[in-house]
Amino acid sequence: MDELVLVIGSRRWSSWSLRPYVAARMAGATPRLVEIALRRPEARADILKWSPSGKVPCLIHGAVVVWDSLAICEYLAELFPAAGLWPEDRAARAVARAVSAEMHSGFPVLRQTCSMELCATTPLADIPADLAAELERLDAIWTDCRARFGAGGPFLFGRFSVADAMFAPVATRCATYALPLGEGAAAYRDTLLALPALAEWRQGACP
Ligand SMILES: N[C@@H](CCC(=O)N[C@@H](CS)C(=O)NCC(=O)O)C(=O)O
Repeated sequence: MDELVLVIGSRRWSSWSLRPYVAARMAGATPRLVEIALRRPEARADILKWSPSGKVPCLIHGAVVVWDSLAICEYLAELFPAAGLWPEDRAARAVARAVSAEMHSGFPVLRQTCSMELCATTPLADIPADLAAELERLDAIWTDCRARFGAGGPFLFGRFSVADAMFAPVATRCATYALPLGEGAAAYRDTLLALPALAEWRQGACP
């Protein structure tokens, strides 16, 4: 098989890059990482050498170039079918896709107010109402998926799926900013925080 090259942004900040990395590692793949330092004037030009969108992550697999975190996760799910990166059951798979897409396109306040920062802990003194509403939605997704589909394991759909990869950086944000969660959601957050792939990712992430 051609080498998998995953072009990522600075590990401490690039939540979009973390998602396909976690998915790849959970599928048993070890992509070669090309890390591009973000928040520099040259970052965009450096990214454009790999990714036509000027954004990371971008996966290179032989002649195939896949940009966008969710598209990369879909590609990995097809490349490693035995890993079961989407739930086998059609109804569960549909919900897994829906919550992954909701994460991908939603939660704008959480993303803006609590951007991923793996190298600091800065608890939020106050939770603004718009952030509280998104946290309520997050809690509802996590609690509902765990209750309806999670019986077979510690993840949203029991065994690990792309949906968990999509929420992995959210778990780090919950920790960094000490965001309030109910008991069930907090337990799921801790499951994500304990992922070995996240520990690998953190290595060398901080200056
Ligand atoms: N929707 C895209 C978002 C990608 C994105 O916004 N990536 C950020 C880094 S996390 C980026 O490349 N920013 C360019 C820059 O900071 O120069 C995805 O899911 O991959």
